[in-house]
Amino acid sequence: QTLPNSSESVAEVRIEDDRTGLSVETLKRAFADNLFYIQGKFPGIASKNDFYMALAYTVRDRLLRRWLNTAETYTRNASRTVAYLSAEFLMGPQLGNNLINLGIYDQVNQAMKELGLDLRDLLEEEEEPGLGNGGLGRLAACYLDSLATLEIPSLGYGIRYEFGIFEQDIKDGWQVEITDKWLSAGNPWELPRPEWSVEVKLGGRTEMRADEHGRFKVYWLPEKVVKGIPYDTPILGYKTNTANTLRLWKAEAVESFDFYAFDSGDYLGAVHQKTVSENISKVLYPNDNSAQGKELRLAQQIFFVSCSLKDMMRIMEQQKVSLDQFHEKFVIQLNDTHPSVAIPELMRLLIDEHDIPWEKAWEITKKTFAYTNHTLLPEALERWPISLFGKMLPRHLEIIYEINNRFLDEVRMKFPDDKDRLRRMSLIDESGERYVRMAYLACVGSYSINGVAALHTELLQKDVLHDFYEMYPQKFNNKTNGITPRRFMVLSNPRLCKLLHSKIGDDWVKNLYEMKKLEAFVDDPEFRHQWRQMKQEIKQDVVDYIKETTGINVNVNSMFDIQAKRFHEYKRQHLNVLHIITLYNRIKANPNIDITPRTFLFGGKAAPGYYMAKLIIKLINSVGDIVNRDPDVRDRLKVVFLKDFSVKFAQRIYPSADLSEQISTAGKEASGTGNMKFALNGALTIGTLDGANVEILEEVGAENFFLCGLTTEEVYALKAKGYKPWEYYQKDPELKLAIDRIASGFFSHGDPNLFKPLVDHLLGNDQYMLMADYRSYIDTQDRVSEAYRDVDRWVRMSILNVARMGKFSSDRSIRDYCEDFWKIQPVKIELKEYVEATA
Ligand code: GLG
Repeated sequence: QTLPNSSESVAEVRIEDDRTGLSVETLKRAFADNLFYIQGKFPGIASKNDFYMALAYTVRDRLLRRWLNTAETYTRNASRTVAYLSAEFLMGPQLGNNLINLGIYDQVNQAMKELGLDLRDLLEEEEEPGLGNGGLGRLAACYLDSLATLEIPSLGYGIRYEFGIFEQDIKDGWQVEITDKWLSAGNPWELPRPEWSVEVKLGGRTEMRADEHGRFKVYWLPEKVVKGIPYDTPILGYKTNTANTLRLWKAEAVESFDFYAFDSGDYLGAVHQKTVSENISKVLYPNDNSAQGKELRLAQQIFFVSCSLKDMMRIMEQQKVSLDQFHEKFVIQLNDTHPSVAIPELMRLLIDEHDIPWEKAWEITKKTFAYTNHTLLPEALERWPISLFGKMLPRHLEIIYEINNRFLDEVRMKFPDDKDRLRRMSLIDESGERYVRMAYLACVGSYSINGVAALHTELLQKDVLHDFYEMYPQKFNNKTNGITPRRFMVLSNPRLCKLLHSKIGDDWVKNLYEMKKLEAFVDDPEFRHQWRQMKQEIKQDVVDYIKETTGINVNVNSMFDIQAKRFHEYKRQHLNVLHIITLYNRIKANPNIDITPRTFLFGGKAAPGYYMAKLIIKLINSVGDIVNRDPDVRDRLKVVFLKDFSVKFAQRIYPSADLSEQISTAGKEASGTGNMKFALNGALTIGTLDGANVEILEEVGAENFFLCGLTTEEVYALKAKGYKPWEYYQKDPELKLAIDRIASGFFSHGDPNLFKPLVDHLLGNDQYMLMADYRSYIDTQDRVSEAYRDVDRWVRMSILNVARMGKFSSDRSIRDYCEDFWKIQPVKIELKEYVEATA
């Protein structure tokens, strides 16, 4: 062991071996120690949760050393930092991922075994922080993993929701929501930092007054103030020393309630105030791809944004960076418009609280923010009624008006005499009730605007943000989404990893393009045999799991045809159902028909208030009830709805897929990221030319992808010409039969009313054009069935899909962001044996 360098004057403390050591013996000792001293239990009375916690603390100790070294280095160098602002971080379980990234999975597995415990059991025990709805929140989590792995100084900022995404139960085929109490058993991964709490003002009014120098200034007299307390979670990179921070804010009352009680005697009123403040971080809004114009939601947004900006300013002060260098110290990435109120909030902080003149403040602001758009759906574009916005954020509204005035002058200069353009581009929608258009605010206040897949960016430029593209073409760029191969391959698919390891080593974990080397083995029959073996074993695990959890028997040799994602009409789970019904009808017409056996697996949640999405879940379960029990089917078709889809669950299910369903209406899915996770794990895709499907097809080759449906242009053209869904229904006997089966009450105990809203919608206006895409989808599915029978061909395609997924690593995405506009360099972290004990 080296001794502290005696020439250094500061006192140094040795970090104890039991908190850093990685050998099996040390890990066992540390585990026993944590069980005793932190959980306060001995093995005889310890619960599974106690064991999990003891292990989690053992792992956290090993993270802390890297974390503090990282923080110390960033502080010393005042490193340029990405602040990733996101209302959602769908992190998934932490233990397994940390074991992978620390490189101690095998040692810990061994240590647990020697202690008579099963690591897999303990991994199962973790309640995942479901602080996100779907793709947007999970993307943020993948990006944090890549940022740390690529050694990029970064901070994730968000909300520490007490209740994350609801737990889904299925009762009588319907979704039932249960609150998610993820914190009830304690969260070993976070450290509260009350000393860095900040206060956020809400409501009230503004007033012009002279300051002490006689200058007139705007003062905001808020109605109330809430406190934000940061909770930090270390985010370790894969086999690096870098551990960045995810900082989530919890809302609390400013003063303890007894203070108010003492003051006014209104004890219960004071307690009520406390509850109102704490409500802000109470619950995640469970909507995906739809905006919610609720006051509490706006309060959440300003709350975490203001806390985060003040935190950045505190960091700058500590590192002695002056405020006019804000944009040099930080780049703030806005994950959708949810945090876009950060633009007027930074302006307010600079102008009102730091006396920086408007012009200068606006220069800094415009150079700081970058905006990622995640959707083209009009119902998901956030706009706040002026009345609500002004009531909660009176000062911000004034600032937005001023930004808008100056912006519209700019538009007038670039496009003289174009009144309509001014109306279209105004940050304030004045067509009826007046609204603040948050996406436009984000465009004006950012130096970069990006979409999340090539097609999506193109459509933003052509359509949703066309005027802004004409105004600021240089701001627009594309950053195709990616996924982390650490969680979605190394952790979740050990069997495939083992096989890959034997052929191409492990370099692909940090450089997914290395996967290309697999192509060399595609002609090796022995390798293809191993590939198929491996897939069968994975599927058998899922068969056992389904049997255990649902009682349904699934044929391991059937094609696993999976659609796992949020329920939304544009994602068209009901198109998939029409295929199931079509196959069923073919069997009913001819029970001896030779069809490729399939197991249809569905997973996903519907927003609690989204009636149609919930009805589609009911339809799946109802169709399953009939199909799974019909003796004519003879187990050739199975329909399984797997409840409570989550990150944990996704990891279990992706590796087992033969076929991945990515069938959104062209032009509706911004990117999709499940599509990437499935393909990386060897599933073939049936998909439309939508989102990142376009690029997946490009990478894997059209011969290894099952393309179906209208293109975006065809969708637009058909709508323009006058779309008549009824005609497709009339002309296609199979489609007619499928719809008629639903409409007749065949799947609803003879009740024709149950699914009537759905049927009416499909035959009436069919916004998402299922009728138009049905035939193409069914014919393509027939080709899929055909292909699956040729085992050798299928395996080849599966291998080539995996081999060609290099582009879809989130490392590639993050590198693109860094090089293109973040302009940020990696910072190497040296792992010191000692940390300084004095400041
Ligand atoms: C969005 C989109 C997805 C996209 C994801 C991440 O709907 O298509 O993949 O963000 O960019 N609301 C979302 O989940």
